[in-house]
Amino acid sequence: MGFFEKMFSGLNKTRVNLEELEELFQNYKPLSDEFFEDLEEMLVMADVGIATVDKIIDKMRYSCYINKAKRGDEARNCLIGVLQEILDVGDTTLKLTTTPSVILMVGVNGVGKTTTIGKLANQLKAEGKRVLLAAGDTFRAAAAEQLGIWAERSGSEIVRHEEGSDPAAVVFDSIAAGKARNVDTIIIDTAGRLHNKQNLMNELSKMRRIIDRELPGADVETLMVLDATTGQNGLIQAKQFLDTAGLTGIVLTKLDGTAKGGIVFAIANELKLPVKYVGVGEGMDDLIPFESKNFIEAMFK
Ligand SMILES: Nc1nc2c(ncn2[C@@H]2O[C@H](COP(=O)(O)OP(=O)(O)OP(=O)(O)O)[C@@H](O)[C@H]2O)c(=O)[nH]1
Ligand SMILES: [Mg+2]
Repeated sequence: MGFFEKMFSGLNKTRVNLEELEELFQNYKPLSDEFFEDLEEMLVMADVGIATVDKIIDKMRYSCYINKAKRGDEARNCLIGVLQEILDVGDTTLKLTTTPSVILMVGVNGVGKTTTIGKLANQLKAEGKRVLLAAGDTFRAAAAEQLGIWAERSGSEIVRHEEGSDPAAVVFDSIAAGKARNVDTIIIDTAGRLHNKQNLMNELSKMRRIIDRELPGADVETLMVLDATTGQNGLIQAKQFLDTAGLTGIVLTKLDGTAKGGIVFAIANELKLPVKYVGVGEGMDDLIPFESKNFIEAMFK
């Protein structure tokens, strides 16, 4: 499957809802309040979030007025422009130019961190890079085993310690190994943690400090993995992780299982963080680099 097919099938549920939107455009009457009320309701249903919906509606009224939109397809183009503007908050590609570079994967329990690491490792390997996975989730023995399976599948190396050991020590050792072996990218798995558990968040900032100390000047991508099905709650989590770990982007997973793809707009608007990848399934290839233009096109196709 190509990029667009993946995106389309991944967004199937979101798009079904958009059929209603299409109907709305077909009945479009220039600047009727009813049109904007209906549009507002649909965006809320798609989990765009109230604050962001308000902003979109304001911009949309203005855009339809300025562009003298008189037909549904003109109004649709206005909406596409407005959504595009909301999503443009930063570079969506990973910056991994140093050797080694680091990806630190954070997020609450079960959102898809380890799976995303496996998928990413596979993509980086396909680009010809040497990849090392760091089993920084020492909370459960099963976590390192799960990462080990992904290391094998993707042909990556792995550094792991015993269950219950200090995750910061795993980070330290994997950086040492990465330097010694000339690894291109070290991807660090972390245990899922609640954003409001302070001791766990402290542990995370310790890992972060070790990276900065051992690899000054290295490119570090700190990605927060967010489960699209959790909706607006995810935003509150992200704010905490942003403060603790200094996020550079978001990976939005499980987009295949939800009609709430609208969360992408809330993330961009409220956190000013780019979504860099979207997960659309459990398989190795079910991770798509996020591009706002393609995403919006896929939504409206
Ligand atoms: N449908 C779907 N399932 C996914 C996606 N990404 C991950 N999963 C599934 O979500 C479940 C949890 O994934 P993990 O990668 O173990 O999540 P985690 O964040 O590492 O979990 P903890 O380490 O326990 O915090 C698994 O069953 C994955 O297969 C996705 O994009 N779509
Ligand atoms: Mg995990």
